[in-house]
Amino acid sequence: KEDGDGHAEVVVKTRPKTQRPPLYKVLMLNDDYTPMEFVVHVLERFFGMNHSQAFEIMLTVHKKGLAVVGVFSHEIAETKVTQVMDFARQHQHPLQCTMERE
Ligand code: NFA
Repeated sequence: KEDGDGHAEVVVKTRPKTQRPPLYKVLMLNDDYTPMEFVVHVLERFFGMNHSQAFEIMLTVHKKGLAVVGVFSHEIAETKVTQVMDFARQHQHPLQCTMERE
């Protein structure tokens, strides 16, 4: 590039840093007492999974001890955790759900 009287120009491209909000994984933990069907129901009801997805994730939690059941903004993740914990308590199941920054 040249600026009209023979001087060279250097064109510098700037890449504006787009700020993205942090994301949070919602984790479900295995236990020995919560019925499998209850966990499947929770995953359908609060995480919008179909029955076969929900069953698959439930089995992963059962076999591996925990699984990520969704990734959300901080506020949505907190809401999901509260909904699951309240629902489990109402049904007197020890099911545990937590969140963790990605
Ligand atoms: N481990 C539980 C059972 O055998 C099922 C379960 C799965 C519990 C996933 C919690 C989470 N009844």
